[in-house]
Amino acid sequence: MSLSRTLALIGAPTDIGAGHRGAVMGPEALRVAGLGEALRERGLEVIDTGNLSGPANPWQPPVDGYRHLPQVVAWNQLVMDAVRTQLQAGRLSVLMGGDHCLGLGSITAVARHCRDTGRKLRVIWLDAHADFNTSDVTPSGNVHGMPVACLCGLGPKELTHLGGSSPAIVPAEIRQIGIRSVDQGEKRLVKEYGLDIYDMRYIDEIGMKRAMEEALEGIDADTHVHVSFDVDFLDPSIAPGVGTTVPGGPNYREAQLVMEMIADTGRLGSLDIVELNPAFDDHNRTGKLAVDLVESLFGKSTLMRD
Ligand code: HAR
Ligand code: MN
Ligand code: MN
Ligand code: MN
Repeated sequence: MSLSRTLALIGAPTDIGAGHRGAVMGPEALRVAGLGEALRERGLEVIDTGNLSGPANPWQPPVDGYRHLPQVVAWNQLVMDAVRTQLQAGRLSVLMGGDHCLGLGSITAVARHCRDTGRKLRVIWLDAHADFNTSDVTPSGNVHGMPVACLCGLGPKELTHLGGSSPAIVPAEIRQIGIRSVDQGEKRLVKEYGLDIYDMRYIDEIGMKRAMEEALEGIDADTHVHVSFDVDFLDPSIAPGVGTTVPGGPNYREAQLVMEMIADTGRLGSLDIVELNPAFDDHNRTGKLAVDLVESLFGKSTLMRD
């Protein structure tokens, strides 16, 4: 399998799963920051499929532990179908969120594609948060704190069975990098499910290079790598444009190294760029940084190796 050189951008303008409004503007901010042009400069063919159109955000309190569950389901169905269509056409899908609840639809489609094509899946989840809450333990009811749990079969049936069967993925298929905010009940769950988490403490102690070597271990020619890039992964000093900043994240060089090491695998098959919130940003600085890092994810090395 050779890496697809054709890329499809899919806009999903919604903040339906978030605790702050504004991620709805994420896709446009990425376009304005030049995402498409930057990738074309990498020699890739880029097709911008435009924006999906889903339900508006009613901005209501949680019902039975979830905020906006019907709308979250609708958006994730749209995303799942759009990602699936692009993967089936042989394109590398780039989901422009939108908040991170959409990782559920995107990865459900990717997991199905891997099953259909007999490929192994490795999800690299870049985030400050583990996103492994359930309705019982969530402090907020915001579904962007729950997609990994739903993917692993834990959550409401409408979300766990989005792609038909459940679970969409097993914990052994995912590695989480940069984690530094996990809620009390969520901690218990990630331990119980055995999630492979490279948290900031671990990265401080062994360094980003070794952490990434471990996270990427076992990826081979038959592996589809999916990157779910929650922009709040980055330290807020360089990336203020997110709704839920958590101090103590990767700095610029550490983040670049993460992207470069993933690029070196040559196995990137799909990507989410989520949680970019222009309402919190400074002149689209975080949007531009996200584009810069995504360029590295597609092989733009700062050492000019190519
Ligand atoms: N853990 C908190 C909650 O569940 C905050 C989750 C914030 N999530 C994101 N995506 N921004 O990672 O409410
Ligand atoms: Mn494919
Ligand atoms: Mn997240
Ligand atoms: Mn996050």
